[in-house]
Amino acid sequence: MIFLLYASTCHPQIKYQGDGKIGRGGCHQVALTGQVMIVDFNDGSGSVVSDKSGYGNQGRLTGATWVGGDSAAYGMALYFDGVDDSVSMALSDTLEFDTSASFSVSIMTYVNTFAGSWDMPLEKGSGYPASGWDYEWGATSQTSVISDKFSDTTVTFVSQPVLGQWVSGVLVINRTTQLAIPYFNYVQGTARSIRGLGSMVNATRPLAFSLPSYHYKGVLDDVRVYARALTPLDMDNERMNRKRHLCYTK
Ligand SMILES: [Ca+2]
Repeated sequence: MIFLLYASTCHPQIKYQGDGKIGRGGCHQVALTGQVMIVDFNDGSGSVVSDKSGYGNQGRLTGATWVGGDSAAYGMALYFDGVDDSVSMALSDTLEFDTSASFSVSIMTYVNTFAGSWDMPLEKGSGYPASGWDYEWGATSQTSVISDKFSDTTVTFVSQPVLGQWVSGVLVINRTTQLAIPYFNYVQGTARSIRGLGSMVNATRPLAFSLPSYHYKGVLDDVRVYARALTPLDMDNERMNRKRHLCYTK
C-alpha cells in the first residue's frame, strides 16, 4: 500500500539526468533550510506570482507570459519580452541583508537573444549610490553587482553569455568569510572579497524580475532566496533537487 501511494505520486522510476534524458532513479528531495523566498512560477496564470516559502514575498506581473511544457525548466515559468514585461515583488524585511547577514540567491534562466548589455532577470537595488544586488545577464557577460551606498563589486558567473539552454546562477554572500561567490551551473567561479562592504539594505527598492530600466529577454524559473550562505554541499543538493523535481513536473 505504501509502495502504491509512493508510485502514484512520484513515479520513482523516472529521473532526469541533467543531459536532457530520462533514466531510472528516485525522487527524494533534500530539504534546504533558510529559504525566505521560493518562486517556482507554477501558478501558471493570473497576475500574482506567489511565494512558497511561507514568508509572503509574493509579487505582481506586468505583461510577462506564463509558459509551460518544454518552455519551462520545471512546471510553469515566466517569459519576459525584453521590452516592457516585469514583475515587482512586495517590499519585505526578509529580503533585506545588512552587514551581519549572509544570504544566497538562486535563479534559472533561458536566453536566446538579448534586449541590451545589462538585461536584469533579477534586481534588488544595486549600483552606486544605491545599495543592493542584481543579476546582469546581458550581451556583455553574466554577472552580479553587489553594492553598498559607496561602491560596487562585480561578481562574474561567465565572461561569455551562454545562450539557448537552461542555466543556473547562484550568488552566495558570505559575511563570515567575507566573500561573494558565484556558482554557474553549480560550479564555483571566482570569489570576490567583500571585506569592508557595508549594508545592502535598500528598503525603498522592491525585488524585481526584469527591471524596467534594464529589461530581461528570456524565460525565468525557480527563483530562491536563502537567508544564509549556501555551502558546496548545499549546491550539490540544490542541483539534485532540481533534477528530482522533474519527477513531479514533467
Ligand atoms: Ca516552474
